[in-house]
Amino acid sequence: MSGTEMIIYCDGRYVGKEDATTSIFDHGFLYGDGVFEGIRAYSRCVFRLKEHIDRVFESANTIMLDIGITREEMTEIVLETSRRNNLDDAYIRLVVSRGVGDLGLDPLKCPKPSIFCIVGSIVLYPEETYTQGLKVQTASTRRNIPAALNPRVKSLNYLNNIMAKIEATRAGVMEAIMLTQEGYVCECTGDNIFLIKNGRLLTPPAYIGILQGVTRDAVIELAQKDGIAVQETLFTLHDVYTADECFLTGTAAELIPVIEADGRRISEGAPGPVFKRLLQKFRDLAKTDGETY
Ligand code: PXG
Repeated sequence: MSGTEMIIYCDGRYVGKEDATTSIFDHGFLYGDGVFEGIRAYSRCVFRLKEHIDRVFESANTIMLDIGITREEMTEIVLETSRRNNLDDAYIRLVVSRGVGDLGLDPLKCPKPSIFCIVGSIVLYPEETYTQGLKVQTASTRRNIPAALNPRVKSLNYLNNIMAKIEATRAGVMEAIMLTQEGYVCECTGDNIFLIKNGRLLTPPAYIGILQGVTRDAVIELAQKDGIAVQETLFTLHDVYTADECFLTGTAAELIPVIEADGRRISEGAPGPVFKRLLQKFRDLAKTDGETY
């Protein structure tokens, strides 16, 4: 930490925490109408910033939210907020809401979107879970179907995931596996899921209704470069229970091994050899693959 006050980009101005406020008539607040990104910086390098900027514009496009600035301007907001906070490593939250409107759903009544950028830190799971593995539990709450609100949109409405997270917490574990309507493994509440089986890396395809994680895509690339066969394929809980290794990926979580799913111990234990290899490669990549500030 720099020891100085947190600076937040708040709709055109750089302000302190107390002044970073929005109206209760903002449809981001009233309806969860907006999109966001969670981004990570390592050693003053914003990891895969282009991919995050592209995703926030794609999410906005699908919900017909015109952000009103260019991708270059958005990139500069993230970099400038990072510079002003003067942290070497950071977790960055970019939020674009529909903006201030009236007490009705109609987004046309919101003339201007609100844009916020927060640069802080995040600790998702305790240190020991990275060396001993995380326990997960399957949630009864199914992942939203793509034909309703497509999970590929990183929207401000996270209740589907929060409902599953509550189930996990009540079951005494920290993360939940979410299934599709048909019962295929989808992803977790804030992380994508990977299996290792007979030397192959398996992960569900984006079309079944997952957030296509930036970390996920980086891990797929790293595995392919390393000569590991990658299959984006449907699989079930049986495949999870009988996998050689299982791990989760996310901007906040990075790569985290899973030791147990629904009380079944994953066979190799955690962390497994392929996980360790990919984690090392990810750490090397994270320091260089992005935009510096
Ligand atoms: N799936 C979902 C549903 C997510 O929300 C990921 C996968 C991983 O994507 P990235 O691009 O980060 O590799 C996410 C992102 C939290 C939290 O507190 C998690 C996310 C975002 C914001 C908060 O757990 N995860």
